[in-house]
Amino acid sequence: MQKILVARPMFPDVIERLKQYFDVDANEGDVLSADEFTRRLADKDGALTAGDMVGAVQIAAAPRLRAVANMAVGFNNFDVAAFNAANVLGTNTPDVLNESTADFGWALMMAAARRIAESEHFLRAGQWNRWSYDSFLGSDIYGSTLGVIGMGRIGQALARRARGFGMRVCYHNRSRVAPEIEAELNAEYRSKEALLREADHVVLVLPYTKENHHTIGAAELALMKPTATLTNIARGGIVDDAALAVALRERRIAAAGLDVFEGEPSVHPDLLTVPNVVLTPHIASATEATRRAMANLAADNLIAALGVGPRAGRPPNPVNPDVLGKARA
Ligand code: 8YV
Repeated sequence: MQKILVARPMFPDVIERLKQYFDVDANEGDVLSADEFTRRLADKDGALTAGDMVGAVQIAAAPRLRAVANMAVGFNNFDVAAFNAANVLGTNTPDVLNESTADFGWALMMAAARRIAESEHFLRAGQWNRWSYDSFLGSDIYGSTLGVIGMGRIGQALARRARGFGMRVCYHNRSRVAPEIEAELNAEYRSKEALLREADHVVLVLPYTKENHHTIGAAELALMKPTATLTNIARGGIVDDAALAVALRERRIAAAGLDVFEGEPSVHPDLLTVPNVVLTPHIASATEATRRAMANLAADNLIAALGVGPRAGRPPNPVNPDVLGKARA
């Protein structure tokens, strides 16, 4: 039987599914350190990861490794060049999380704009003793302009929801989306700078790459309206968190909603002390149904990538399909 590592605690029924095909080493404890992860991977044919870094070092230490299935749509934790060099297949879990993640983007954006978290803390702290005309004044959503940076599947799901809120939609993306999608979403393409100047609510939904490290830094924040909000449901590192904390503290933008952070699970200490930011622990895809769908899709990918099960050799979501069918190098 082939051996696999399941790097993070996982739904027990998904582990049971995997056990039908593999000898499973399931980590049921804390996140493995890089060294421990490398050590546990060393005798495995495959792995199911969720954000764990897999690069040349891990692959070189695991000579039998042929497939790594990430339980995430983003796979910036994979060094794809190292995967290709060794003919190791990587897979991800796109689509099944689009709607839940788009819902959560809206929840964070609205919480930031309408100061939900900040006002709740005030109430819980027993500070609410009168109604006042100027308590927790926020920024309107209805009738405002949504700016989506990253118009992939999740960005489109997010933009589609704007219609019910009577919003204008502008977007920025590496390349323009097809005209019929622009028409369906009523979305207009803008340069990043034009979008930042124009949008009332900016939402980041782009994949993390070296090129878009700190896509939003001090210079970009300075372009935004003082009444605008910024929501990041993409990846830590896309925003310069230190610069954002300064912009929030100095009220150069109104508020932010962040689900992802540079160096998470650590959070920049300045973000923890500014009031006008809503902070959540990377849960945009976290509904019971969606996380189950992601886990099962990751398992489907791993089973198929390792040449067993009903789709043997045809995993649904390869990220580097050119290596399919090639012997491990
Ligand atoms: C994952 C995510 O749960 O899919 C993604 O890219 O950010 C989340 O849905 C998280 O990355 C853990 O792998």
